[in-house]
Amino acid sequence: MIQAVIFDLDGVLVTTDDCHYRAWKRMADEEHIPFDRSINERLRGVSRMDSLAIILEKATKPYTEAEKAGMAARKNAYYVDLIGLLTPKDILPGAMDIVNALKARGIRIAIGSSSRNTPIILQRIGLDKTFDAVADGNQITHSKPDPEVFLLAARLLGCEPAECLVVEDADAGIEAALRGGMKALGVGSASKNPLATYRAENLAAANLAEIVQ
Ligand code: B16
Ligand code: MG
Repeated sequence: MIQAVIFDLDGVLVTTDDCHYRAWKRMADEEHIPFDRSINERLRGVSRMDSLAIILEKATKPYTEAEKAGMAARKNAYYVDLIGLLTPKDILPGAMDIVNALKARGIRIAIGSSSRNTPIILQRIGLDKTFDAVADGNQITHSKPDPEVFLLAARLLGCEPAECLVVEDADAGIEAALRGGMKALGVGSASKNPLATYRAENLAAANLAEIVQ
């Protein structure tokens, strides 16, 4: 019986996945490192430094740890500029209907995001007081596909993993949910993931209220 729903943030509740792409693309172009949307798909749900490691697979020269830290910081500065423009209009279709339906049924809701920018994003889109718990990249040491962020969210909610459903757009996030002993609904880029317990094109098409019945 599902007692709690843990939402991924980027690509599930808000359109920030494109902001990540544009910020990484700007940094990669400056460094003359090939980077496109297909490589970007591998970065979904993956931490900032792990994302950089994937991008650097295409680099033609080695970078020192200090240079890597500088590149990640530069990308984050570009990203923070972009998310500074977010408004509640950037909440993805169907998200608020589902959040409100779950709350009306007494289902606990949480955020489980790899992003260290989670607090600022939630504030920009007006959802900083909406969730019963927020677990994000600032509180964990292992990012998805490790289940740490979702297990933390469940603990903060006071729920057992088996009582939780995770909503994810990343294959790494589906794997993390299942490894944590939770059910997973794949949407967006994870909507075809055969491992997901449930699949839907997006939140507007998902009958989450039925899934948690
Ligand atoms: P930041 P999610 C993830 O958020 C993104 O999908 C991923 O692309 C990003 O690298 C990661 O957050 C870290 O983000 O650089 O802001 O700390 O999908 O888990 O909500
Ligand atoms: Mg995501």
